[in-house]
Amino acid sequence: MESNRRVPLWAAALIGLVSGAVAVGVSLLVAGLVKASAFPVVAVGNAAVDLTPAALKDFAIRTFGENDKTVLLTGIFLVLAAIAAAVGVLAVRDIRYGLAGLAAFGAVGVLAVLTRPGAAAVDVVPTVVGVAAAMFALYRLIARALTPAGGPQEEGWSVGPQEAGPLAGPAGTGPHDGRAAVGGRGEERHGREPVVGAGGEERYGAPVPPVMRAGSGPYPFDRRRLLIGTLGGVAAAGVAGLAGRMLSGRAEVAAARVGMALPRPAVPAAPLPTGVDLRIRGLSPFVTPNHDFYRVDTALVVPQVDPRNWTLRIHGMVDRPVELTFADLMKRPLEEADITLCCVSNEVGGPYVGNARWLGTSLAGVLRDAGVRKGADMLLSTSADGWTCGTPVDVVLDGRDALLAFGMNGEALPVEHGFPVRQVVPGLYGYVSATKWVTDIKVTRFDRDEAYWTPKGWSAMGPVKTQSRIDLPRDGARVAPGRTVIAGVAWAQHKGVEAVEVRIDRGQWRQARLAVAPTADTWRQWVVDDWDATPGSHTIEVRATDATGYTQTPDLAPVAPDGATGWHSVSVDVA
Ligand SMILES: Nc1nc2c(c(=O)[nH]1)N[C@H]1C(S)=C(S)[C@@H](COP(=O)(O)O)O[C@H]1N2
Ligand SMILES: [Mo]
Repeated sequence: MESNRRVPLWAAALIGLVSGAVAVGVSLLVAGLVKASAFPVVAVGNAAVDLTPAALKDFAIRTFGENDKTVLLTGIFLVLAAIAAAVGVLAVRDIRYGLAGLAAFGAVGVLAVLTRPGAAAVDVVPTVVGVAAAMFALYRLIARALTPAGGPQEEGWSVGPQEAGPLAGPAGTGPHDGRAAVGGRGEERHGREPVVGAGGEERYGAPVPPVMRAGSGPYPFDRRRLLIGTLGGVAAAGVAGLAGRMLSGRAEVAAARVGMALPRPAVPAAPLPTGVDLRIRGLSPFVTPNHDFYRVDTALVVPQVDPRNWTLRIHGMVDRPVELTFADLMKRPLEEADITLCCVSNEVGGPYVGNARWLGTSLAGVLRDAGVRKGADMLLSTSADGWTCGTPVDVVLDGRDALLAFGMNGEALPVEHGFPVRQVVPGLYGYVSATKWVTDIKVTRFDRDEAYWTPKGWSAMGPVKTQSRIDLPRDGARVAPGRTVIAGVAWAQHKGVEAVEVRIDRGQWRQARLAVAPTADTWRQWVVDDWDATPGSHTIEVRATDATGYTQTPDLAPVAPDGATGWHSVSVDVA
């Protein structure tokens, strides 16, 4: 076990890290080449996301917000790096331990890949080839670190047990006595030892008379050769990774999206009435720009779906199963609708809500063409990356603007918002309605099928709860005394916001002035502009009443299982 203890720890860890990088780069390249959908790091990450207990996931969303994916990916890479470094350390002791470590790691990767929804056998190829490449890199780097160049073993490189001598450590030599194993063949290796020149420089070359380095054993650590090998490994990993990314379809999909001309809808939404936007600085604009629109999904990397290959299958409890292409979808009657989308994970006062003008075709229309059978009460929609969503059939068929949307605020859907096609259903939280990258809709029953979030403790039904939020002043703000604008947004999709009230320091409720709302499906801006702020600290609370007459309850409920309740409040210091 002490065969190669002359390799310092940092070098061993470096060897492992570079081998890991080679695994990642090569598997990215292979994933691009064979068009496999599953890149192991992401598959492991996605599996981790799916296996994460709901409570931890809520914590992550709460703590890291929309950065939760970055945090998770960073975490995964740190763990991977630690494992890779450990593999290097093991490998330096005995190459077989290192190879076994990589193999175990590959097995976990293969398992993660295969358990992804819709995984195919081809999806394991990137992992297997990546791990094989890492094994080769590990072997090569240790060889470089320990074996001088120019020797015959350089030319006829092979990983057979003979050449593996120092790497294999005790290979075939009995007990784990590395020294004995190495020593057994030490004599014949002396001729290939590095030559120490006058300036301490190492020179290589077979014809130079062998000079033993004082105090060194038969396989001294060769830092320079290791570092050169390291650079080679990193370069190879980088080139492979970049090539893989180019092959991943990202560029094609981006080009298809940019080149997409949005047709004119047969039913265009009326131009926004004047007065929908109070144009107050710091207040959420009525239309949320696409780049500011919140993003919530379980996809660690955004699915790249080329509209030319996209199809939507509608099947299950229908009379006529159909499969639509993107061209089929565009030929259908198109409509536009302003709809506010919000997330069940939005805390009271939280940011996961946005309003956009969506362009698409009626989901109900598509379902009617397929002929929904009696008894069906759920649409189980699936995204290109295997996420599932259960939507009540009656809600989709009740005449509201439930859409298969491909346009958002005048452009093709941004890729992270579901390009080429997503669902949007006013009045339902996103997790039960807003499937992005949708490719499959099974007409079924709630008592037969379950969507992604349901077994994780979220309600199968997700009607949006009436909510209001104070955007101005910000919580914790310092405000000058005198006239101060209080403003925000309120939403009760498909019911409509009827009134918003504000109170200061638990005093009398005052009616806020409401901006115009084009339909009941959007949020509504509101403002109180006659508050005379007096010095001191003050608490501002808001509550909305929807068109059914329901006023938001002050009772606090957490986001799980079906959406938070309570009044949003902010505290300000007036001075
Ligand atoms: N494919 C897919 N679609 C999805 C999700 C997802 O995880 N995967 N999340 C849903 C949730 S919980 C919400 S709130 C909305 C958010 O849509 P946005 O990211 O475009 O704002 O997408 C929904 N559609
Ligand atoms: Mo959500």
